[in-house]
Amino acid sequence: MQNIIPHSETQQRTSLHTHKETGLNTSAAPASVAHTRHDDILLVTIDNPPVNALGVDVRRGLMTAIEAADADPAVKAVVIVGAGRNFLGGADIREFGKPPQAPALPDVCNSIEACTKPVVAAIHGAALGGGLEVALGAHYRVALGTAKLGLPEVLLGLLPGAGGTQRTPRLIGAPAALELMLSGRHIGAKEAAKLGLVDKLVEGEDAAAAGLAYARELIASGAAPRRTSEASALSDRSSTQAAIDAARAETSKKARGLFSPLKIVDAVQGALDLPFGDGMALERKLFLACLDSPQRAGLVHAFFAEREAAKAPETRSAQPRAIGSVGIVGGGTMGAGIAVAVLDAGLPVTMIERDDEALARGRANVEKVYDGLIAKGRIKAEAKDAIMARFKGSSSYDALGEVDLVIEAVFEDMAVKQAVFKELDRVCKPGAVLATNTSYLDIDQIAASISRPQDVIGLHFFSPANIMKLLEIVVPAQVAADVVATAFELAKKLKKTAVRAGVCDGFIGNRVLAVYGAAAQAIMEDGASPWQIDKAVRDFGYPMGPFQVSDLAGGDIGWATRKRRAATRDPKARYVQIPDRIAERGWFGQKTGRGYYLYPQGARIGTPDPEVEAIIDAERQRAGITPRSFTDEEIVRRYLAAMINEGANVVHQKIALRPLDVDVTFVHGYGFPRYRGGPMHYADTVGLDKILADIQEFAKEDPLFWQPSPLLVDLVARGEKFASLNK
Ligand code: 3H9
Repeated sequence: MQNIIPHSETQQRTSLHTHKETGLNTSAAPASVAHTRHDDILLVTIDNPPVNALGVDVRRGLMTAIEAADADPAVKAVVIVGAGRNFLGGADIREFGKPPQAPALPDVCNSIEACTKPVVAAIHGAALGGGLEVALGAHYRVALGTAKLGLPEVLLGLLPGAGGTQRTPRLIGAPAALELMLSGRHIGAKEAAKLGLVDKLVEGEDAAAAGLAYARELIASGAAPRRTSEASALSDRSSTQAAIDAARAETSKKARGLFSPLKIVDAVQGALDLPFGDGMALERKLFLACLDSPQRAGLVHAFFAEREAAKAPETRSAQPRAIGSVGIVGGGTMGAGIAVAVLDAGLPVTMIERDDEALARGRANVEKVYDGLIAKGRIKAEAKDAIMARFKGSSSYDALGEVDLVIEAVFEDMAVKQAVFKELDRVCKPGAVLATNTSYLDIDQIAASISRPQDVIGLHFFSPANIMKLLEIVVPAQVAADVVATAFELAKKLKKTAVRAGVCDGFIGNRVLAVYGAAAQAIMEDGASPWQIDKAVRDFGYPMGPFQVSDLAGGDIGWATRKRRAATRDPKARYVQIPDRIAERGWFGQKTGRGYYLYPQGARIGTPDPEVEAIIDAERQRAGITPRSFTDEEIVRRYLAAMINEGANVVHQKIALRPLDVDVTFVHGYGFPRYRGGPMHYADTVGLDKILADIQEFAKEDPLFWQPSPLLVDLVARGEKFASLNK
């Protein structure tokens, strides 16, 4: 039975209980924190939907509750619990960047810890960031099986700033504390108990009952407050120092360009070296430095943007159709990756291939993924068997008669796709959602070719589809709103980050990629080497540069696209032929041992190729270009200006709903550094007037390519930012 206190009911319960049972006057307490007496225990319930974030009202309410407990001799213990599905989701992220309001969260945690009666945190659901810090301020912690604990501040460009960097290592030791804070990962109740973060695990779903029972035990045994700030897990100085040194070395190597991870290490050094109060002061100083950093703003933007992107108008206006089974047409890399994503979500899959041999290959492609996980010890063989029991295959479309949704993932060719959809139209039950995984093709044209265009939608996965987070949901003109809502619901089930896109060549991501890809080609032809461009882009924060990505993805793919587009390309537009010269030689990148780079003996990291430099030189001569030098900064300015300008066009033409949808696309599908928020957020931080001035300057060389987006021009004229369109 569910005993979780629903958010909406809490206030009624508390107002009744407050006056009848205890006479404690809670009228002065803010509405989001109620305290009620259960015999000699004060139960403090935080009710601040949706996730019980520690906004100013909650902080004030907690202070008031602790003061009430201290002041009342009849209260022998305190239990803190969260209403709804979580304990506490952390500091209220929406308050960051606004003027601070007292009491500050560290002071709240200190008051809880200073309470003269034992305080129990009863944890179910999320106890994250400041939420866990409140629990660490408490003297005892009990957790239900649903509990999810963590210090994810690093993912927002921060460090735990309410005592987390000082109390956690004192409680569980520096190695475990550093690992939690530097990874930001969430851990389950069992692991938390093993680490010593919680004292007691309890079955069931009623956190308040578990907390009250634990408090009664503590009162019965005469337990006193037990302060985490006095815990002794740092007593072995030399091993702690070794752990801090190791974390510092590892972090300096791995945290490419990130600001807060090393500050976390500094704060833990403070926990070892300083008395608790001084350590808290150091933590505050470091926290405020992180709070002020542009990286914090970028990461918080990314956090809210990905949640906002998942709320398309259709998810508000329509109910999704039920999805209990999925058909996939095509068992190649893409089809198999999608099948794995769907199977992992617990749904059954029916795969269609043209014959038994192709089907066996498709099945093998799916199994290969699970075999890899078994080899790495990530799953057991029985788990694979259970998953594959949900997988069926057929060479006849008739097997799709009962499925709720079909995803077509066949060769990227309009005639081939239309033939598939004709079959789907023939066999699928009425109301089945018919999706295409095309990357470029006109989905309106696919939809118009069958009798039920209202059921046709684009689901553009990124390779490998079981790993990459982005899912572009491409909305053709005639699709029904509930089909769009269904696609967003499916994304949630598949744990994908969904972005709504309109129909055009390349949708949001590949359309913008084509433009900044062309900018990179032009920079190369004008004088920079592929290696210099890649390095400049990596130094900006990308994991790889564009030429490395091309070598990884396979140069043949881009080559095929260029050939397809050749007929419709503007003959006046600049066209750099270097990639064609390389592809013509069969140098497709890693899979052929060379592309832009050389990959001797299957190396994963390429080395610059002098023969490619010779090809580039020859092409410059053919095009009559005298090479010039570029600084890394100039390269990045051009690359980003091209990306931002086309991003603005995509918003202007309503292909993307808002700039934030462009940001989410590039952070999740194209390696844009998350700490910069996405290209549109980044543009706001640089200043749109500066971006426009760059484009106007570049336009002097190539006015056809560098046409300022009307949206960018308009925003600059009005002194607005892209952010103004996100609201
Ligand atoms: C911190 O604590 C700093 C301290 O150390 C020091 C301070 C001095 N604040 O994710 P969902 C909203 S830093 C405000 O879809 P789920 C979210 O935007 C913080 N709002 O739900 C969404 O709003 P909307 C450390 C928040 O059930 C709604 O809640 N904590 C916050 O899938 C539902 O969110 C974290 O980093 C927040 N803290 O997952 C935890 N959290 O409906 C961040 C959420 O308008 N949060 N919202 O779109 C999470 O990881 C997940 O939200 C959680 C629930 C696991 C809690």
